[in-house]
Amino acid sequence: METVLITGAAGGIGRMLRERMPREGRTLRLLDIAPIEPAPGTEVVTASVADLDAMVVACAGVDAVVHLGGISGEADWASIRDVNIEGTYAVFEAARRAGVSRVVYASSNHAVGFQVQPDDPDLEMPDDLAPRPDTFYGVSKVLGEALGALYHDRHGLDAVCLRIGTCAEMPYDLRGLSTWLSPDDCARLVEAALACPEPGFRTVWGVSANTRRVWSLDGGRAIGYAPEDDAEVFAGRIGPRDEAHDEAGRRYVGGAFTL
Ligand code: 15L
Repeated sequence: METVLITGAAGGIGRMLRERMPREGRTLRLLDIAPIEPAPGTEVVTASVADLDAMVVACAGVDAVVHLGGISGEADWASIRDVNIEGTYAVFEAARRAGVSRVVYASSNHAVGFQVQPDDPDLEMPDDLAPRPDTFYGVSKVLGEALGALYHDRHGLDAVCLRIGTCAEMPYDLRGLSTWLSPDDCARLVEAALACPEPGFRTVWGVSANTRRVWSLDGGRAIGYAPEDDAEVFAGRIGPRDEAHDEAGRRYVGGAFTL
């Protein structure tokens, strides 16, 4: 029987995955500090990702962890350190102690947010761009990826780090027409990261098959991700914002997070 622990299960992406990941014979163990309504095929754990003892207990009997928990945007350093950095350490360390063989980590494009995007739309940015975080939040994602690499190289865990773009029901600015990850594609990507044989440590863009995409889908396809959605269907409904916002979105991976 397959048991998957999802941290941050009450959050935005957590809710999307809870709707899309139930399967016959699978238990979703849903962890968050916020309350979650139990549903068939689920177990609810109320705990902080930063509580190592609680995480070790939550990881018992688990086949894989999908780690979404933490602060999902910029915040002061102490909050980012205490929640995102300590929390991601606790997740990897608890997974190791409990013998969990795989962690799928919700990293972010903001780990590489100051990388400059190509003007030429035929040039795609590879999945393994070097870290250039745009915020303390981005730094925490770099640290999380580094923990994934360490726990793979030293302890043999599989660590698939998803550099997620704009995961939302629809894009909310012009940049999002290129960076959008639809909820259905997000679930497809996470399922691929869970099912892929021996992924080792890797970073993979989390993006849909958007017409305006400049981030490669090669890393995703290599783990079996087959995106079906394209943000272009929303193009007629999204207009310009202020020039600085839209220019940052064209120039940098992290868009307005760089301002
Ligand atoms: C993220 O990592 C954030 O969690 C989300 O709120 C969006 O801002 C997204 O990146 C993005 O870059 O669009």
